[in-house]
Amino acid sequence: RPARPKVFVTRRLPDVTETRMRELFDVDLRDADRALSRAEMSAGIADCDVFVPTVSDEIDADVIASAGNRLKLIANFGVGVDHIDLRAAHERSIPVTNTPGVLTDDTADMTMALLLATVRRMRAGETSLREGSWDGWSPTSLRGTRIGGKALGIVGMGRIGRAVAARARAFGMDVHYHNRRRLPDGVESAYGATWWDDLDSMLPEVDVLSIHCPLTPDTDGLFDAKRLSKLGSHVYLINTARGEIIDEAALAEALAAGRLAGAGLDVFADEPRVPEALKSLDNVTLLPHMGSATFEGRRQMGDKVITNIRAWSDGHRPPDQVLEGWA
Ligand code: 8YV
Repeated sequence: RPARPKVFVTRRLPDVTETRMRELFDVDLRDADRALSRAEMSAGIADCDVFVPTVSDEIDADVIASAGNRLKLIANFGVGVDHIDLRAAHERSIPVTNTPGVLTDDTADMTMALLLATVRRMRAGETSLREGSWDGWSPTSLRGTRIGGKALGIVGMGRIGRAVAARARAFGMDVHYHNRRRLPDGVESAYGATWWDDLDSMLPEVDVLSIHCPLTPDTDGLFDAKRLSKLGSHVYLINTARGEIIDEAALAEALAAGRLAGAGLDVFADEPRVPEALKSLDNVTLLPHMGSATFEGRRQMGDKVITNIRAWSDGHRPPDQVLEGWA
């Protein structure tokens, strides 16, 4: 393995990460702060040992095939690897790594911010103030919904789901969760959480539903019209995971028809495109995929990418190697 591997990076990374990478590796860092086209990506990976993509790069079997024989490692800048065809990578014996753990708290914080902004109508309040239509305090205006005492349903109780559970509990919410595997007794009771083996049975019981599972073939379109209809009309839906988990057209319809109270969305199926049907609704808070966007988190994600590359180039198994059936 080369002592100074050639590393192809698709996006501008934090300065500190880029500087360290340049010290350690022969870096091909694109200048444009935009997602690369498939052709640009294919050309870049044909001529590198290590490929560092992000969530905005679609790395399917064709892109991986264009790598030729040189590419030896895909070190993703991010925890979700749904944008990478893991099977195609593994068929060519190219390990894939990610950056778990370092963005858990930031994403959980953003989930609570999005939840509160949505149920407490922060956007409506700020808009009225900025547009000059606020004519003073009133006992009845801009009322939202209290979260204390309400039931939060968490779909996917991994690192981020659990960090949200801890926060929600501190806000006085009752935590329910659906996960394929039940948490061990001691862990479950630490969150005061109730496990639901069957997702559909949990849905009618919740006041807020927050999605924290990875995007996999099993969760793609998990919240279709039928499943959304199992939620009560008072329910708020929060998504900081992946847009594809929800059928966005069905969600917009349910929200417009008053079959759901509101939604807070940080992720979308076809980013950066956001359906007009969602943008036109007042009871929706929309954020541009910023769940992990802190200076500290992004720097630590960069550190993890570098650690994984160095482990590989030193002949070790990278610490954050993702297995094919990762989710
Ligand atoms: C990151 C994310 O910003 O890590 C993830 O899976 O969704 C984001 O929070 C993104 O992945 C960077 O590639």
